[in-house]
Parts: sequence; structure tokens; C-alpha cells
Amino acid sequence: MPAKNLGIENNNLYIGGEWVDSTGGDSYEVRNPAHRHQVLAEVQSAGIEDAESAIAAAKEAAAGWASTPAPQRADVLYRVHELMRERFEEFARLITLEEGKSLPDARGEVQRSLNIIQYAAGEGRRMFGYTTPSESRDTVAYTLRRPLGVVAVITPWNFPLAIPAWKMAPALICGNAIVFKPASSTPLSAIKLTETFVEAGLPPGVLNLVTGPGRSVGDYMVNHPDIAGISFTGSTEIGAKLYSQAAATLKKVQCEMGGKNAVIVLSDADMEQAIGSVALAAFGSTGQRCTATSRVIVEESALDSFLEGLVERTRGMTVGDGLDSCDVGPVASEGQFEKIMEYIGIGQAEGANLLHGGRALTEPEFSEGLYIEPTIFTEVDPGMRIAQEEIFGPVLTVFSCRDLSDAIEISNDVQFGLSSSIYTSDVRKAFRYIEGVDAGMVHVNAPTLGGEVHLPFGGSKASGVGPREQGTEAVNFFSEVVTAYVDYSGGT
Ligand code: UN1
Repeated sequence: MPAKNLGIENNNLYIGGEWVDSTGGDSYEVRNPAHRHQVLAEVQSAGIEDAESAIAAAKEAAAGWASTPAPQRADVLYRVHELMRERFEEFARLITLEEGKSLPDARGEVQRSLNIIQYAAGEGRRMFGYTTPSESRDTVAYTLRRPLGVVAVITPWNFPLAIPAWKMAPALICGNAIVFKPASSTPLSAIKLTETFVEAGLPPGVLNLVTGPGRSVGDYMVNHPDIAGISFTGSTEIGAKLYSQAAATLKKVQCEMGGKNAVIVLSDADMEQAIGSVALAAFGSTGQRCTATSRVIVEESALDSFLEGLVERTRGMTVGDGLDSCDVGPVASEGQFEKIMEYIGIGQAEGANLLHGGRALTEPEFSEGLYIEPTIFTEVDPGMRIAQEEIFGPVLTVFSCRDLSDAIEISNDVQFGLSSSIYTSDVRKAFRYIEGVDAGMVHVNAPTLGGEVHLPFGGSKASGVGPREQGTEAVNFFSEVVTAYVDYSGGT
């Protein structure tokens, strides 16, 4: 299959330092969401035997990697950083081809991956413990960090490079060995990332890649006694199940899950800024981003002018193949397409007003891909399903509120708590909001999107369990703290 044209040498699994075919001989096609007939590659599909071999290989390699000094582990990451920078455009293109997001968004994703790899490499010369006076004489008390052992990294399709990078880089710098299971629809960035780690000199067995549709392989890893930790990003439904299953073998778990992120726009806000940011965060990356804006709560007196500006801005957004410098690419898969269209139908049936969009695009230029118009619902009641459930597509719900406290109440009235934002020029209201809003990430006069790699990333309530990702929090997840007491009194 043509994967070599895409800058990938292997369509296989990577286990114990070898690129291998799956034991069962199964493979599957990866297609371009902008041109569904275009098969990008035929990729090996791992089964349970392959997962077992990957776990065994990781287990065997774990001790050697753990005893490699962390600054030397960092050298591998610096080399990955260098190679990835050289291949920047290849990575970006690959992300657009398999996921559908626009090329500028894909470039942003590559840059983010570079940032996290560089940041994690720096941790190799920090990885701090602390010393503290002991209550006993002639005793030194201090803490140090130790890797967990073998960890599973289970990642979604919407950031096929950055999410693997921001889990793998901290896992590796802390000295863990990895079994990596990327989403089945976007394995190509994962393969290329793995190739880059191999080329950078990661010892065999430290990173193992199992591609393919995942239920049985995922379950197998989640239940396996030799896996000490799992870092998962995906739906709340799967995360909740994984969390409870993993408890049986007492694994350390980090789940980064859904969101229903709200922006509050107060009447004293800079409206142009608020409108631009809501449009970008709701419809950019086709809304397929856990930090996308899916609700906007506008103070009554500003609602009409806000909506007028928002519709105008949204009309100006171009939809198309991500390679053709458009604003909104296709949705990533048939499953996503159906789910989003179903929610648009639900919103109408619930009595919300479809202010803009709502259509699947079927004109000839869209006929090969999975395209949905950016969609805005107004007159949304907080109890409606479109107000409560994660749609994960270019669908925005608009609410009106009386004042800040009413807005915070609406914002908090969902099961999720990932990211949130307020637009206001009143600093007192901004701080009240930060205090009152239920979310792991809070923005003032900035979109709900993203985050910087040296700061914690994650959410509360149904959006996340376990320590946050990224920043020093990632080190907390991927290492155990050991407390050491050394008595040098000689017994006197
Ligand atoms: C971002 O929005 O920039 O799955 C990152 C997701 C999140 C990552 C979002 N875990 O969309």
C-alpha cells in the first residue's frame, strides 16, 4: 500500500524492537476523510497475542531503561525533537490526510508536539525530590522518583500526534516502558512518531506499538497485571469503564475525557474579540477537540449584536479539504458524521432554534468527503440534550443569561468540567468567575482551546480523573515517589 509515499516506512506493529505483522495476519484500511475512496494505507491489526508480546517486551526492557540516567534518557528526546523538526511538514500533512483538520491546525499540532518533547527532555535534569529535616538525629530524609514500570498509552484520533507525544515524552523521561495503542482510524502519525523514536535511539522494547481496532486489545491491556499505569484520552463512557476495570489490578490511571466547554460573554466585553474567539473555538478543527467551545452564554443586553456578528463571522469560514487552506475540514469518520447529524436533528426536535447551518454538505465539491456546515442553535434550554451532551463536532449552542452569577450557574450545570472562558473588561467579574466556575482550565478574554505544555492540562467532574497531564503534573503521574530515611549514626 502507498504508505511510503506518505513518508512512512512501516505499516506494521512495533514490538520488542522489530516491525512485525500481526499474529493473526489481519490488517485494515485507513482512509482520508476528505476523499473517502482514497485509501492512505493498509495497516496491521493487532490481536491479543500481539498485545501480550508487546507487554512482555516492555516488561523485559523496563529495568534497563529505568536505570539509564534521566539526562541520558533526555538525549533521546532531544534527538526526537530534532528529527521531528526536520520532518515538520511531513508530519503536518500526514495529520491532515488521516484526521482531516486543516493544514494550519495540523502545523499547530506538530509545534505542540515539539514543545512537549522539548519540555519533557528538560525534566530529565530536574525530576526533583526534596530533602527535609528528620525527627531523628543523624538521619537524612528525602524523596526520590521511580518509574511505574510498563505503562499503556491509549490515544484518540483527533490529535493523532500531539496527544501521543504528550503522554509518551513524560512517560519515557520518567523511565517507563510503553505499550502504545493509537486510535484505529489515525495510526499513521503514530507509526511515524514511533519510527522517529526508533531512529533517535530508543532501546528495543522501551516503546511498543500496537495498531488496530481496539476493543479487545484495549481490554486486555487494562486488565493485564504487568501494566502499572494507563494514560487514556477519549470519551467519558470508555474512560469510566477503563477506570473501574483498572481498579481490579490497582493500576494508576489518568483519563482525559469529554467536555462541554462554555464561554461567557458579558455586555462589557470587547465584542469583536469575543465573536472571533467563539467562532474559532467552536468551528476550527471542525469542533473535534475536547477543548472546543460548544456553549456560549451571553448577557441578554448583548445577545442580538453578538449573534449578528457571530453569524457573519461564521458565514465567512470556508469548509473544505484540509490541504486546501480552508477554515473547517471534514469530520473525521462516518461514525462521527452520523453522530453529529443525529444531534442536529435532536436539537431541532427539542425545540431549539437553528440559527445557522445544520446541513451536511452534498454539493459536488464536497461529495467525496464528510462535511457538515458550522451550526449554531439559539433558544437553547439548559436541560436539552444538545445543551448537556458532548457532540464533538461543529455545533454551538447559545444561551442568554441575566448576569454573571446566572451565567456561572448555566456554565456549571453540566456533567463536564474541562475548559471555560469569559469575555469581560471588568477585572472584578473576571476573578469572581475564576473562583466560581467548575473547570480544570479557565481563560479570561481568550478562547477555551488548548494549553501550554509546561502547565497542567485536564478537567474536573466527568472530564478527567487522575493527575493532570503535561507540566510537572505529568511527572507526578508517570513516577512513584519513594521516601528514603538514611540513619548514619552508626547505632550510637
Ligand atoms: C487542544 O484542544 O488543544 O482530545 C488539546 C482532546 C484533548 C486535547 C485537546 N485531549 O481534544
